[in-house]
Amino acid sequence: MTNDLTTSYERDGYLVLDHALDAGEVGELLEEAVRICRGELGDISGALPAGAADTDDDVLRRFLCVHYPHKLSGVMLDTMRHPAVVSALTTLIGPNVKAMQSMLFIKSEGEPGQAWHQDELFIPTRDRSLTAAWIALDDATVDNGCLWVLPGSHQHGVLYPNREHDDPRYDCTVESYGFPFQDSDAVPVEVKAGSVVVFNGYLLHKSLPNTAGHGYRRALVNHYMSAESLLPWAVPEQGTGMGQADFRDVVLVAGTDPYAYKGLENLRRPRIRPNRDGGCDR
Ligand SMILES: O=C(O)CCC(=O)C(=O)O
Repeated sequence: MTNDLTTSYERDGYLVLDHALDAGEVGELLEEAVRICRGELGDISGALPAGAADTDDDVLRRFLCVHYPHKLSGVMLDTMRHPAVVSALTTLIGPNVKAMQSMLFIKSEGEPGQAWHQDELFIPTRDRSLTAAWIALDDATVDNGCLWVLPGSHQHGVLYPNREHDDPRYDCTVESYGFPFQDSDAVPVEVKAGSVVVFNGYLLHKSLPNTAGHGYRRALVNHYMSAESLLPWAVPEQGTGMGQADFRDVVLVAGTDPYAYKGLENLRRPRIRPNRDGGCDR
């Protein structure tokens, strides 16, 4: 990664790795997405089973987003460790990097986007190192619901307040509000399939619905942080009502893990994200 990219990342809170994945890699991920959505690679909590007569399009259109696809698919897991992405991450974060989340967005025409938010609200690192790699699996455009960002909104490390909303353009995830930026400051990040948008966990970002006439806006999003930081991420599935001191359902993608002595856990299971109704805990 060039010094120019590092400088622009520090200033803007995001950068684009153009064509980091080649057409073959993207094609393989798209085929894997169909297998995942058909349920061929394992259960997805909240998903209806696909019928034998369902076409791939029938099946894909039922999904807005599948959380934790790397737990179902070796292809998705390998992509978490993609050399072009990991090289950027070690430059931006440091030599020791772990991943804790993946999300496979399908977002066919008519499906909603996600309101303004900061990823660190959902995945709280202790050292503010949370970083996303948003991998476009289709050309992402304003029409089909690309990412929008508020450049520089990460800079002060402020987490803005959040609230429920009933804006039909967005899924049921809470929205950030009360921040000192206007919608007119927002920049669409249109990228070609295979390109990766890398962005800071404090960057305010959103996406709009897919209003293109026909087709998908698929993206694979992986989240990373410094392996040197604890990850006090709540694990409500355990039913304790308390967050964990250190979430250990992680994948080391570079360097060494100073907390390896604790071992790893399997805490999260693949699940769908509801598009409007129902809980939406990220
Ligand atoms: O791709 C989208 O529509 C939203 C993605 C997003 O906001 C995120 O990954 O945090």
